[in-house]
Amino acid sequence: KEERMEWWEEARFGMFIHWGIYSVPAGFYKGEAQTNSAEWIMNKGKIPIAEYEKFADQFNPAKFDANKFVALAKEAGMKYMVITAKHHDGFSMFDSKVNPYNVVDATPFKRDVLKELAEACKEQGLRFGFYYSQAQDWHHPGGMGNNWDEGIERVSSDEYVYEKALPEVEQLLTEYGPISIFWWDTPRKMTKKVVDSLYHITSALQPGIITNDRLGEDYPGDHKTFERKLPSEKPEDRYWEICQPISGSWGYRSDDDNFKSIETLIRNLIDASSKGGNYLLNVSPTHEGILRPEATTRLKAIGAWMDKNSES
Ligand code: JFZ
Repeated sequence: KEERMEWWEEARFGMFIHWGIYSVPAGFYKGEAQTNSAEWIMNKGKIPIAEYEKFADQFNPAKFDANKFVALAKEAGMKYMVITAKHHDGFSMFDSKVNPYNVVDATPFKRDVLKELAEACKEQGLRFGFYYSQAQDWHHPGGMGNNWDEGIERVSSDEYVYEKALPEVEQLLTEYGPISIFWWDTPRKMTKKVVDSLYHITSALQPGIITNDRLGEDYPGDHKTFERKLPSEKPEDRYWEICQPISGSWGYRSDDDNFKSIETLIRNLIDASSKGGNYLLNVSPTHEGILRPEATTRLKAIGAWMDKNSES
């Protein structure tokens, strides 16, 4: 047993947030519904970079209030929060020093939403961490995954990591206070050299940090990540976490009415917990910066259920 993992093991329940400029198209491009989860719209719609960038001009979530998100997570009984700092679309949801394609420099909103959440978490006593798409980046010429934008002069993925991913990760781990979690995603082939650098920088800058198993093949991280489906048996010998969207999509889709019932959510939390795992439940802020009422009522109901069952 590791001391570093103690709080995480006791936490059991966390809030995952997928938020980016994909909340502007919200699942629809040129009037057509795109399949898949809303944060994949650039890829599924084969939207050229120059076109997709226009969603940043329209990103102005005036109703966003970091304190309310943190208060809601706490009310639900959640002990930590993980938010998308940069998803596969390459847009940075913070005041990136190396990438002007970010929420402060490229949107009318001009506010560093990650800084606001980091501060609110600190104030209200919630652990805080980042999701970061280290390999896929559909905006940078060295990032992986964009095979539809033609006429782009490609550079190596090492160049992408040194220019963008590594300095961004460094900034996220130095300018946002204590960071409890770094949540990597979709490992793809990168040189061992750069993956090593990413690996070492997290623990060097935040010694207590906990990382998942999605950095690269040879990097097991601290915990195993299950996706959407709960494991049927108790996983042996590893810390583990199941992440799941509260509705159908990770990012906000305007037509996503597929909310899980309160009973299902509570059952899933109990199921994961009884098998020794954590439940990371995802919510999807809209282009206005708020949650759908269906999400809010569900989170409050889970909290009420917890209160009721912890009194006796
Ligand atoms: C990834 C992302 O592509 C997706 O947009 C979202 O952020 C999700 C949380 O993570 O999707 C995955 C990653 C891994 C698996 C499935 C979907 N997997 O291992 O089954």
